[in-house]
Amino acid sequence: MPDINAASELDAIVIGAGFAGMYQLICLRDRLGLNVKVLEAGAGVGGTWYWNRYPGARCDSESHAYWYTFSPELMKDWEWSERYPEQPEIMRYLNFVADRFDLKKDISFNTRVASAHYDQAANRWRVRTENGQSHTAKYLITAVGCLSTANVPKIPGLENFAGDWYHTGEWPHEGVDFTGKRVGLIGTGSTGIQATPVIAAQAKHLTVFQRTANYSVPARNVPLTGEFKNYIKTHTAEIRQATHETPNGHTFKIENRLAFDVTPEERDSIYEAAWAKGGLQFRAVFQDMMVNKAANDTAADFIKRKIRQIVKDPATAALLSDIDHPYAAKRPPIDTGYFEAFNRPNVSLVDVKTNPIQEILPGGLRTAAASYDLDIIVFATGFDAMTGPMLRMDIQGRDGQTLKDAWEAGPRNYLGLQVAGFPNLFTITGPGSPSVLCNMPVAIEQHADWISDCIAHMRAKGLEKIEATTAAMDEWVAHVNDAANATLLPQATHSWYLGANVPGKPRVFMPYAGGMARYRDICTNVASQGYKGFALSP
Ligand code: NA7
Repeated sequence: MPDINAASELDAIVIGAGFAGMYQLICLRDRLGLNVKVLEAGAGVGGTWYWNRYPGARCDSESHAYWYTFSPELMKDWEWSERYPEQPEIMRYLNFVADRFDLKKDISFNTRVASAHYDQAANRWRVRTENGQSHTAKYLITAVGCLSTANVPKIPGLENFAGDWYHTGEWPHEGVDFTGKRVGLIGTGSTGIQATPVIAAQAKHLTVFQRTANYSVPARNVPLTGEFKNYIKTHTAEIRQATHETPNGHTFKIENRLAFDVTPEERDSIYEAAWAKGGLQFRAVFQDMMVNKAANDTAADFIKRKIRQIVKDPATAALLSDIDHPYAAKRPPIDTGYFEAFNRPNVSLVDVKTNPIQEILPGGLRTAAASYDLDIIVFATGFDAMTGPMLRMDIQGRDGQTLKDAWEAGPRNYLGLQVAGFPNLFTITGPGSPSVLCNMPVAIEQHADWISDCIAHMRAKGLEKIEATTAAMDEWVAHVNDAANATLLPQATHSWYLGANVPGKPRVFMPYAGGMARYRDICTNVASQGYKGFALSP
């Protein structure tokens, strides 16, 4: 048997075996013929979907857009069952892909990367893992996901809690039985909103602790009809094309009209129709919704009105609809019976904005105003998004510079793909790229393709090293800021897009808000101009 601890010399190391790492492996190994290893912390493929097994975990992108589109045959051979795929179905899909392309033999599972240091003299990345492996490669590609570092708030007393507690992003594989339990759920982002109705249906009592009230639009999940499944199989090219042309990588188009082009009555019936249809396309009914506050207010007011209609108890309805940011300025959730869940006798809502959680007690928790008896606490408190998964590894570039230092005041890079001072390191869907503002598989395929084309170009020209220039990086960071500031997105001052959910994290708007289609053009142009903004050397 080969010694797994022996240092291996590779062409490329990919960190992470989710959507991104799997496709990057296909590109580099099967198309370019490189010797590649993928290092994955989990025991299986899946990335985000491997860890996020909480009750109700489901994708907010529609299934026919949430998959790989590089292979029409693959699209024809897989069949989704529902409008939005549930976590187990996504896992089945990713395992199907991994098996079909024989990926698992090149993935080292249960292997978390501890450090990656650039050896300047050798022009190689030296990677060490927590389980003692060392590998060396010319190219290092991070495919670590944007939402993979769980954010468990530091609330005093958690260590004394006598019941069980879980973070939704690190959910036990065997599941959690809520039967007969008094459950406390902290957090009302997309995750808390998905989990609430499912936990409520099982628990004796569910208390939802809400800090920031949130919008949500019905998902209207349904099984896919035979007709729609057939449409998908016969329109694979059109589906791929559509996801490449929209600013957010979904198949739905953003309407050309402005919110005030229509009368208030027409606007209302447009929102009613979008509410009835459900899904993320609610935000696409007016072109100016994310750039004009007054336009956004019309959507916000409509949703707040809906919340007050659905939720019977006026005090609970008031708390749920007391939303302080523009619609979709934080990641907009979609739900299946979230607001309706508060009409159940076994569900209550607690405002922890006015009265923050002060302490976890052995038998529950205490806010400034009251104590709550709990058997289980569920932290749906989100992630140290985008930079967290990168910075928890010890990454050192040229001259021993650490990524932590380089990003001390917030992430800086060029095109979201490379950081000056870190040659031959590529970051898939990192900050500075559309990533979380786009349907993820679309953003991932574009990045992995671009990186692969870049490496192919270097090989063809006998080039050994590529590094973003500081000037190009500075210019890109300014552009990323301008793109965000042209929208209402930064107005949600507590969003994880800004890093505001993690105490002490620099407040920088991280994803690129200029739109996926525009970003794709920028990246293509950079490549066609001989990788403008990058220094390439033999
Ligand atoms: P999010 O969207 O970051 O939501 C986390 C929620 O947890 C949010 O409501 C937070 O309130 C709340 N939170 C965080 N810390 C605390 C403390 N200390 N006390 C009370 N409440 C707290 O994470 P999700 O997992 O829901 O979603 C992440 C992404 O996954 C989502 O956007 C999709 O892209 C998929 P806050 O708003 O910070 O006041």
